[in-house]
Amino acid sequence: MTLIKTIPFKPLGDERGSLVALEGVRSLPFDIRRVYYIFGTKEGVSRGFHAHINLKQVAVCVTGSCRFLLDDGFSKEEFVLDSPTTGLVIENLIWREMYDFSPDCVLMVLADQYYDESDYIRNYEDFLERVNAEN
Ligand code: T46
Repeated sequence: MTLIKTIPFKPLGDERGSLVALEGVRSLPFDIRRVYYIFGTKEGVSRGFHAHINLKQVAVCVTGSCRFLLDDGFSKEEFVLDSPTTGLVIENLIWREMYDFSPDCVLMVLADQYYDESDYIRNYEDFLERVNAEN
């Protein structure tokens, strides 16, 4: 089973260029409670290094590219996000790391929950313990 689940976003294009519209439940597998975006990431920087207890997200590089590592505690997979028409689904209890940000990368993330620091598992050993407890 692959950890990489993507959603194609239909570009609504005409002679002026392109537009993508994202609607909770209709184009994403959840209602959107929060949107954040990461930009201006310095060269060589990696981010993430955590999992969430109860959070579903879809990540899309609206400009530029970055690389994701997803890890469910059993296997790891990499994915390059480099298109404004591809969303990467990140479920709960998935360890994520992001790196190789292009200088122009704008990584937008749509989330089904409000920000809650207590939902983060920031220690990899704690993450593995949690995964094992749930399997
Ligand atoms: C994730 C990956 C893909 C807030 O105050 N509100 C927010 O909604 C978010 C996302 C962050 N913050 C604060 C918390 C930290 O002080 O912004 C700061 C940077 O957050 P963090 O170090 O968690 O950023 P990343 O890039 O490591 O992780 C983020 C998300 O936090 C995380 O949920 O899945 O992007």
